[in-house]
Amino acid sequence: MSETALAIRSVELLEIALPLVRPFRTSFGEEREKRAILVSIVSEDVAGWGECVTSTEPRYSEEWLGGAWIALADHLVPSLLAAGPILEPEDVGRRLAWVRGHRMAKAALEAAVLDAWLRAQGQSLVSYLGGVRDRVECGVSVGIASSIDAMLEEIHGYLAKGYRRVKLKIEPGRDLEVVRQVRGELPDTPLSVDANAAYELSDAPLFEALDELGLVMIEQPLDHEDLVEHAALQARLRTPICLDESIRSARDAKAAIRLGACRVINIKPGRVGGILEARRVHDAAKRQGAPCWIGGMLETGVGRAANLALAALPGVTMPGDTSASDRYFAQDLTEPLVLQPDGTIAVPSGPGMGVEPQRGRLEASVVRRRTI
Ligand code: NPG
Repeated sequence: MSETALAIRSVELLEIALPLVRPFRTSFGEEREKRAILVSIVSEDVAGWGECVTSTEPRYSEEWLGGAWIALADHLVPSLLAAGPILEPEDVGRRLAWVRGHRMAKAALEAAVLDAWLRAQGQSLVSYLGGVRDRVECGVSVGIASSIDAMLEEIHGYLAKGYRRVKLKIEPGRDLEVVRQVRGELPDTPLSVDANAAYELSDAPLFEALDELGLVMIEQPLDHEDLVEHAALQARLRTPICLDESIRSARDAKAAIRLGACRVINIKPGRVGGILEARRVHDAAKRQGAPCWIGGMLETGVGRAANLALAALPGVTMPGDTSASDRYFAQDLTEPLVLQPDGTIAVPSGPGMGVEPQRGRLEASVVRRRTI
C-alpha cells in the first residue's frame, strides 16, 4: 500500500432539506427548498464531503435525488469499497466506470473521496487542480419572476452587491419582451439568457431578435441531444451559444466545439460525472480556444466550494453561476461563501474543499440517512 492510500471505513449518505431565500423558477418548474444528498467518507483520520446536485425530479437530466440515492447505496458505494484502499483520486472514476450514466451520483462520491484524500495530504483542491487565481468573478442567475418589475428589483439588488454578469431564465412566452426591457433598463450590464433546452430550431427568428441585444451568450437554446441543430442555429447568430445540458463529458465538449454547436462551455462537475472530468472538459475547451465558466445547481457551500476551485482554472475566463451563499440560503450548511464588493469570491484555500458542514446546521437539516 502506498503511503498516501486512503482506507475508507464507511460512507454515509445524508439527504438534507434547506429553505431557499426565494423560490427559483426555470422553464422546468419551481424549487422552493433545496434538497440534496451529501456523501460523507470516513477514513482512519480524515473525513471528506461531497454534494450530489440532483433535483427531486428528473427534469434537468434523467437523474433525480431518489434515483441517485439508490445508485449510490446499491451500486456506486459498494463498488468503490470492494476494491480496497484508494491509491489515487482517479481510482474512483475507474471503479465506477462500469455503471452507465449516473454522473451526478458518481461526482458526489468522487468529491467526497477527493476531499478526504487532499485533507490527508494537507493540500487544497484549488492547488491540486492547478488553479491560477485566489478569487473568482461571479455572476448571478435570476429565476423567472412574477413580473418584470419584481425581476428588475431583484436584479438591481444583485448589481448593488457587485455581481458581474446577470443571467436571465427564458421560456416560450416569456422571452424577447422581458429581455428587451431588462436590456433597456441596463444597457451596459453583461447579460446572458438561459433557455434550458426549451426551444426548437424553428424558433430561430426569436434568437435572431435576441442577437440584436448584445448578450454575452445564449445558453442551451435547443434540445440537449441535438448538437447538429445547435450548429445550424449558431451559424445564424453573432452571439455565442453556450452549451450546458448537452455537455456530459470532455468528449461531448470536443464534439460540440468542433461541430460549431457552441462557442462557450458551461462546466458543472455534477453534470459531467466529477471534478476530474470537469477539469478534462476545461482542458478540451481551452485547447480548442473556447472560453468556459462554472455553472451552478443551487449547491450548498459543500458543492459551491468545489465550483469555486474549478473557477480558478486558467481557461475559465467568464464569470460563473458561483454566487454567494446568501443568494440562496439564509443559513448555508458551511460557513457562508461571501461576495466581495468587487463581485468576486475568495477561493477556499484550506485542505481539501476548504469548507465543511457545521454539525448543528447539518443535523437540523437532515431528513434521511444511511451508512454503508
Ligand atoms: O446559481 O447555483 C446557481 C444556479 C444557477 O441557473 C442556475 N442553474 O440551468 O443552470 C441551470 C440552473 C439549474 C439549477 C439547473 C438547478 C438545474 C438545477
